[in-house]
Amino acid sequence: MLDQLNAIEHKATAALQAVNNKDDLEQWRVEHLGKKSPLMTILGDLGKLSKEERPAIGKRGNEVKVALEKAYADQVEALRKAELQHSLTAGALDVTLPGRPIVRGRLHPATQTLREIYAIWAEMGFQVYRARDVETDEYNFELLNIPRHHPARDMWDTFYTTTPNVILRTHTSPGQIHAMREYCPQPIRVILPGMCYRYEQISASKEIQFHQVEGLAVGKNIRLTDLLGTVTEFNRRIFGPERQTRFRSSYFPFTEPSVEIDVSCANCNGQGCAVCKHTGWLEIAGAGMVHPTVLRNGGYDPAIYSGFAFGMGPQRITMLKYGISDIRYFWANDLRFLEQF
Ligand code: FA5
Repeated sequence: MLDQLNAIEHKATAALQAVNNKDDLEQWRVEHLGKKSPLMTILGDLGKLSKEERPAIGKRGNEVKVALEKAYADQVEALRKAELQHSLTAGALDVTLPGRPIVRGRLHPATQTLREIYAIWAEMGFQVYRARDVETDEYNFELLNIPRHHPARDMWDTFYTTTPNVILRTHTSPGQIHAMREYCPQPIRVILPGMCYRYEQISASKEIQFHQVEGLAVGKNIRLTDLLGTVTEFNRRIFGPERQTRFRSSYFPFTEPSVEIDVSCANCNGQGCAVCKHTGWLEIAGAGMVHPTVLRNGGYDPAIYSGFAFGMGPQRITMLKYGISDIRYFWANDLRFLEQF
C-alpha cells in the first residue's frame, strides 16, 4: 500500500505539470484530491487496516495529501500570476504617446476687465454695490432729474416690459439712488457695475447691451477736483502711466457741472488714427458733481453734502487696452475671439 501511495503522488505530480488553465486545474483537484480520488479512498478506509499497518500508511497518506495540496496551491498562484501578466501585456499602454489636450476654460474678456476695475477701485476705497437690471421709469429717469418731457430721454431709449413703467435700465445711474437711500446720511464710496440696455443702432462702437461701471462718492466737502484727481489716478492704474486723461465739459441732467472723460489713444499714442477717429482721444466715461436734486432724491441735504459720480464703459476700456476694433465681438460668442484672452 505504501507503493500505491508513492505511485499516487508520482502520478498526480506529473499530471499537474501539464495543467495550464483553471478548468484543467479544477479537474485535477477533483481527480487527485476529491472525495472519490484514490488517495482519499485509502485515507477513508484506514479503519479497515490492521493495527500494525495503520500508523505507517496513515502517516504516509497524510504526507502525500499535504504535498498534493501544497502543489495545488502553488499551481493556483502560478496560474493567477500568468493571467495577470497576460492581461498586462495584452492591455499595455504606450505611456510615451502624447495625451489628449485638456481644454481649459477661461474668463470672458469683459469679466477680466470688470475684475481689474473692481480691484483698482477697491484699492481706492470704493466697494461694489449691486443694483438691479430691471428698473422703473422713476429710478432710471425721474429721480435722476430726467422728467417725461426731457429731450435727454431720446438718447437713453430702452426696452419696455409689458408691465407699465418697468424697463431695462439704460445706465447704472439709477443705482445711485438705491445706494443713497440705503446709506443716507453716511458718506458713500461705491462702484455699481452691471449690464445696461439701449434701443440703439448697433455699430462697431455701440451695442444694445453693454456693461457700465458707475462710481459714486457722497460726503462733506467733496469737490470737482476730487473727481478729476480720482479718475486720473484710476486711468493711470488701468492704462499705464504713459496714457493721458482729458476732461471736456458736457451735460447730464443728473450732474452739475458735467464732464466727459477721454484717454489718449493707445493705438496711435495720441497722434490720430482710425480707432480714435483722428482726434487722438477716446471717450471712456461721463461724470460730474451729483446734481442737488438727485442728492435730495437720495435723502441728502445738498446744503451740507456734495458728491461726484461717473459712468464708464468697460467694453470701451477693454477695446482700448487690447486694440479691439468692434464691440460686437463681445457678445457674439465666437471662440476665435474669446480664446485670445
Ligand atoms: C451715461 O450713461 C451716464 N449715466 C454716465 C454718467 C454717470 C454721467 C454718472 C455722469 C454721472 P453715456 O450714455 O455717455 O452716459 O454712457 C456712458 C458710457 O457707457 C459711455 O462712455 C460708453 O463707454 C458706454 N456706452 C454708452 N452707450 C453704449 C453702447 N450703446 N454700447 C456700448 N457702450 C456704451
